[in-house]
Amino acid sequence: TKRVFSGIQPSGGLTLGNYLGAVKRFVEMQAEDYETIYCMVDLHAITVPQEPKKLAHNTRELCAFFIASGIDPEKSILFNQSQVPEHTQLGWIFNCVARMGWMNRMTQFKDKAGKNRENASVGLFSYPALMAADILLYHATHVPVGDDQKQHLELTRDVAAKFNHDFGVEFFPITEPVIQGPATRVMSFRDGSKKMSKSDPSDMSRINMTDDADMIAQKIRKARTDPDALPSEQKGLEGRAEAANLVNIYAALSDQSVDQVLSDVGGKQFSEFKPMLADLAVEKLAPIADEMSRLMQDTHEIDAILARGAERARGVAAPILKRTYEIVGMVGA
Ligand code: AQP
Repeated sequence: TKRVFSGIQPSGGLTLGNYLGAVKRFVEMQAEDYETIYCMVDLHAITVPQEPKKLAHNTRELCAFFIASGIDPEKSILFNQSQVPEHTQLGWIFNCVARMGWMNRMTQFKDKAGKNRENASVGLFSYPALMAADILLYHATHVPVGDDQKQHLELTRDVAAKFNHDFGVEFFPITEPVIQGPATRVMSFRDGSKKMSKSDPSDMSRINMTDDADMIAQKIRKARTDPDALPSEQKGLEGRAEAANLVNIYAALSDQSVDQVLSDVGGKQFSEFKPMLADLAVEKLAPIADEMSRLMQDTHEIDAILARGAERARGVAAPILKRTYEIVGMVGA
């Protein structure tokens, strides 16, 4: 079987980057020939401080986002990481497989720890070992993610290969990253060299999945661009990061290739293109925001979906963890 696993942190403030780089792809893969497993990775979120009430709210809101975007909790397994303790258990084994040197090379740790590395949590440092566990606990073969997760997925492959080699088994699969489509790296509206991110201090730098139609339109209208008209071919976007970003977003939202979009809009000024993009973004995103807020009115239903998802996830995970323990030599496994 081809099995997909991916996760998103319930760390608050879901962005258009999370939608186009991740969840939209999750929905597409759910419709294809895959078994799909999607997770709210709350154990990852607490590698940086989280306010407990907000963490709980953000976890439910993330679940609502998945469902509002088109994840069907009957078709896909949709669950919260901490409700499946096997993640932590396999995560520990992988802490003992992964090497300090591998972790030291992770650019996300360097970015998130910042200058004061001594003060970062140990969990933030060993994050990629837990992420490897999330994926390999299900023997997932494909992992759809945004471009920023590439390095962590390489580490997941290294963990699988080292475990298999050290214990002389062919147990964990070597996972394929799925980084596809025109929006694998959605950039900030204020600075085309920076990833669109929830932690950017400027709210104008991003579209939040909870923004209303006016806010979406305003942010697109004010997005930074250059003064030139749009080119009619992709190579005309070289060196024009902000322009490329808006075209990529248009392509992703309209399910077209960048070439298709440019053949329509080439020659237009941004004054004409931005309102087109704003209309499209509102048309695609506003229904998701509406459905999210509707779902959030009944958190019991969300909690029931998560409980059921966790049960199904454990059904897959428990035998794989048990076999891992046996391979490692743990008595009573
Ligand atoms: N800008 C982006 N473009 C494309 N994909 C993106 N993803 C995130 N931002 C973009 C993808 O979303 C998935 C979930 O990511 P995460 O839960 O690890 O957290 P995050 O959303 O990546 O965190 P942010 O927004 O970047 O916040 P901070 O500022 O805390 O770092 C992943 O598949 C990711 O690739």
